[in-house]
Amino acid sequence: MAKTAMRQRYHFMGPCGWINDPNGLIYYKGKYHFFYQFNPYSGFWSQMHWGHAVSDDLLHWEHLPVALAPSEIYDDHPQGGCFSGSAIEKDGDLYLVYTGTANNGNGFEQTQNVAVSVDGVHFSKCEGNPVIEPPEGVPHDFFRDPKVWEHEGLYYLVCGAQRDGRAQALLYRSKDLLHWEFFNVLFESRGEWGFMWECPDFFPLGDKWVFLCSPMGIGERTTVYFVGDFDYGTGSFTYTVTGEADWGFDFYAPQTFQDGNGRRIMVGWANGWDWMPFWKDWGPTWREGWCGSFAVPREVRMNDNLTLSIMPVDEISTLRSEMAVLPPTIRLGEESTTLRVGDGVAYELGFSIDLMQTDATSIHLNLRQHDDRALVVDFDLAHARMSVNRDKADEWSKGTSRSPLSVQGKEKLDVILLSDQSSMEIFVDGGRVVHSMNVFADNEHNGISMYAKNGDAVLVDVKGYGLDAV
Ligand code: DQQ
Repeated sequence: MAKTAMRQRYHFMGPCGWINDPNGLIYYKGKYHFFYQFNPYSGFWSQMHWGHAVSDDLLHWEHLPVALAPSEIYDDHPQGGCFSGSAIEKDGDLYLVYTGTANNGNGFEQTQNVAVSVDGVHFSKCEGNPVIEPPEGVPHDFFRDPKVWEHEGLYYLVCGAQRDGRAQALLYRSKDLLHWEFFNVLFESRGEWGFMWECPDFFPLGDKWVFLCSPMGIGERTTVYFVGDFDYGTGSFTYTVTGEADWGFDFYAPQTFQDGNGRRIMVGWANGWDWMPFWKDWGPTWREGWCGSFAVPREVRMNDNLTLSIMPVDEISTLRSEMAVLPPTIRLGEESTTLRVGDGVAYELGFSIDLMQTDATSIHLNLRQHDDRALVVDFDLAHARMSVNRDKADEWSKGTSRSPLSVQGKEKLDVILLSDQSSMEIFVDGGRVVHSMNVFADNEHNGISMYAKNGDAVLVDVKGYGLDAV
């Protein structure tokens, strides 16, 4: 479609229309494949198809024909269609396992289904669909988003469900991807983790396992992870550590996969349901004929204390164009310091707060600034927390995301900002804290300024680059 005012420059987007969750992310036969929830007909959510694109580098994408479209009695709900799921390679063929939604007069009836491709482009839905129906006690409209993997010749699948009004992750296993038996409730909420887990993911990292989901019913938490142990003998998971994959408002339904280099890569939908009052307003971009993009692909690593560090993949550095002329060290006071990085819209800016030389109680950044508009980032060093406020970022977005910030015992706190036409991603403390937000601002909103309160702040290793469009 034509380049419109808000289209992203280097983030993944659909060719047109609406996109939401990443689906079926896989490194298959030497290429990255992204599938995604896609409404090709307009810029709002309806009639879910699976869009499909391939890439060599996670940045430059070739769009392929739609992989799945609503067509069968089990996936032809006029609004719903082919909901989220995952991909796996078996005997060289590419299998998609997805939730079909149907309406036989009962609303969104959800079942798990399989499609297969020998060429990785054209998919046929399998004869035996649906391959899994909701078990007794699970409402048919709370049974979705299968994530599949293989272990020692058996296939495993976890999907989101609800029982007695509380979220559950159900574990199934299969010898052939087509015939599934229920294995166990992998993990469940007792109410504290919400009433449904959308897009659950479950994967090993080092000698631990990570359960990742977008929970419904626990306020501002958009994506939560749990780190613990899994037993293939019992099919049960227990966690000891939990955290937020992203504290911003626009990171939802992420999925991970392992690529050819063994990296665990996470990709999230760079939007959130909470700011879209259903059926009324789908945000500022649907009038341009599209809505939705993916956050930059991120690499997931485990820290010694079992928390996760989530950082942009290294490939992002290949987009760097001119290096900004910046002093490597900046001393901030109450007066505003302005910086110029790229065109102030698509850029990367990195620095470390030198905590040993900083006596200010807080540092404040105004990003995508123009007149009295800006996205405002506060590092409250005195109270060990940070926030991102977008109430004045554009004419439309609202809200402040807040997170803790660990400063105790640290000499430096590193910060990386990735800005694009309609998004800002902020990675702090080696990716232990991330805030991702949409900003629907035009090219005039290109100011970057910063100041400190109640003392001086010293930023070191300051580096910035314009980022090229893909
Ligand atoms: N989006 C899909 C569902 C999933 C939700 C529908 C999460 O499968 O639960 O588009 O954003």
